[in-house]
Amino acid sequence: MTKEMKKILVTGAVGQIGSELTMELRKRYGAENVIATGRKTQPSEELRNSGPFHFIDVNKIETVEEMIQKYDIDTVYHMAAILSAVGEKNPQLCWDVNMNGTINILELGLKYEMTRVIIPSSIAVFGSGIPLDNTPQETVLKPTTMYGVTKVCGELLCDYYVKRFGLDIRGLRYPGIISYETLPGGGTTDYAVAIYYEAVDKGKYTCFVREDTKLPMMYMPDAIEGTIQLAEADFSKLKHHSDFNHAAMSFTAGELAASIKKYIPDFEVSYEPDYRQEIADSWPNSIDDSAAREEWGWKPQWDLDAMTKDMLEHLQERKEKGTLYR
Ligand code: AKB
Repeated sequence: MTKEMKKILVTGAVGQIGSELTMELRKRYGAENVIATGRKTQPSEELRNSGPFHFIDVNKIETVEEMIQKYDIDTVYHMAAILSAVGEKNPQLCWDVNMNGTINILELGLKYEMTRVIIPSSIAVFGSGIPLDNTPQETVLKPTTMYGVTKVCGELLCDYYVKRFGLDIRGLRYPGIISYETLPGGGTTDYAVAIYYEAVDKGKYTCFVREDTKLPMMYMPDAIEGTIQLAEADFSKLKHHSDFNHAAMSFTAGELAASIKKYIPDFEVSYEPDYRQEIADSWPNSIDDSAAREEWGWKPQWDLDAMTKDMLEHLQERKEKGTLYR
């Protein structure tokens, strides 16, 4: 029987996924039961006004522990992380936040006998030597970025804590996540979000990866649904724990631009690959998520054109209100 989550702490709650995840968790579990935390970026008014918000630093274990004691936390969604592009600019920081932050959360999970800890991973765990199409759940993990290195270590560390200490930990390998609420920061897949904003704002976009670059992607509602679905799944049915491939769709940058052109025919795109091309080239074109489908019933709802329509409608509405970039 899977234990109930009552008091939830979200780290990285000001980030792209954390901010929308927090709002959804507040809807489902009650606003006062979901404690949002960030390191230094100011939260949106919606995030700050809808429930408790605090600044903490996941690298300073005492700041996290204070929150756990104050709110009697039994579940942590650990969303704080340095992503791939920033990680390549500052590998030491990436290691520090992603590894030391993670082990701090795991240690506190043990100390306070937590009901559940959710720690996401990424397609960045993959690197050289993989089949690029439909990359299997179990394959060689040889990432070529520091972000990927920390995500592989994180998965192994989580699985170790499950096996050695019986801590209930779950995690999924996110593809690039596309959303209109909060801009992503410092990832390689950020072009797939920026392209929508620039299409609405300026009608043109210079993409930092080649037109034929194909990566696994997902619309935010699917990412949030999948994350909560995994967190609520029956633990006894899970064969994997911290490393579920999590897929929805895969497309090239050119196919993404073509999808936008269906709605904005004059949209112009040029391609000027930078250092992020090499990162994108080291990742799969598409991934096989059959373990997630079999073990906890994962099924995505959004495809490329439906997502494009929804993204453009929301961003157009924001542009008209003068709050496109908020
Ligand atoms: C990134 O691009 O670094 C992230 C990811 C795929 O984990 N969006």
